[in-house]
Amino acid sequence: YQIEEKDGNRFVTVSNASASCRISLFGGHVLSFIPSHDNRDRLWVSPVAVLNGERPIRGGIPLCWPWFSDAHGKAKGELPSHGFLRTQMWDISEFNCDGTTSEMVLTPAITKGPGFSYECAVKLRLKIASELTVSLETTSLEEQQAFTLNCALHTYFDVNNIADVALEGLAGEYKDKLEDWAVKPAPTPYTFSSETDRIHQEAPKTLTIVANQSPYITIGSAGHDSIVVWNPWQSAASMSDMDAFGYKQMLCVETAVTNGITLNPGDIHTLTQVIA
Ligand code: TA6
Repeated sequence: YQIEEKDGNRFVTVSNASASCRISLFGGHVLSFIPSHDNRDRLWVSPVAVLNGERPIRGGIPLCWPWFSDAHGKAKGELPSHGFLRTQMWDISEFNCDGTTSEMVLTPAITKGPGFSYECAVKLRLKIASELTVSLETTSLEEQQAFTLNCALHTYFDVNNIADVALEGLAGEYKDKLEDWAVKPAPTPYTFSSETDRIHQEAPKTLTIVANQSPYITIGSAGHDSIVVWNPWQSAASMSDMDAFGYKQMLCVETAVTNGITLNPGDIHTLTQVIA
């Protein structure tokens, strides 16, 4: 792999015969995944994203941990949205490549912060091959007490044109953040024409982003209890790190734990997303 230093951040590029992948060490944050067979980036990063570590990166795969959105019971803004892993520097602790598959393990500088003070170890495991496997692994190092956390792989997919897209694989109900968490049935077909911010309380193993009736991106998930679907639509105009048109090209489909997973001493939880 290669490392490039820029604006106080470090960027890692991993290339092998199957794919290439770019990672920001600020956030332990995957920025792009390009399989060689079609040379198409599966991930979207805002053209006006801030990459110098001043704020979370808009795009790619933000890591939400140890809470999703605002921490339970806390007022908005009291603790950082989506936790504190996505705003700290990570290190590369392991790397292996056999020419077609690269495996990298990243570790965050700290795993404790305001709102979370349990002893634990966190690793981000990346397997870069013709598909990208991203696993966020939490190990409890507590000796006596259990603790509960939420987490998400908040992936921004590059869908090229949201008007052409349907999401396949979600069939149950969702909670609508835009309507005070009203519970509604998943639309069929699942297409997009306005702001969308939903937590689906189901854990399908496979989802497909279909574009113009053809499979465009497949998303495998494990270790989750929910799927979050988000597109800010025109409200993105008020976000300093999105331009007026970015919403047309992206769709967040997030593999998430939003109902809390409890880790007893020694337990390991792994949240995985597989992108192809
Ligand atoms: O995953 C959906 C969501 O929680 C939305 O409610 C929206 O705020 C989005 O994430 C982005 O959050 P961020 O803190 O990255 O601006």
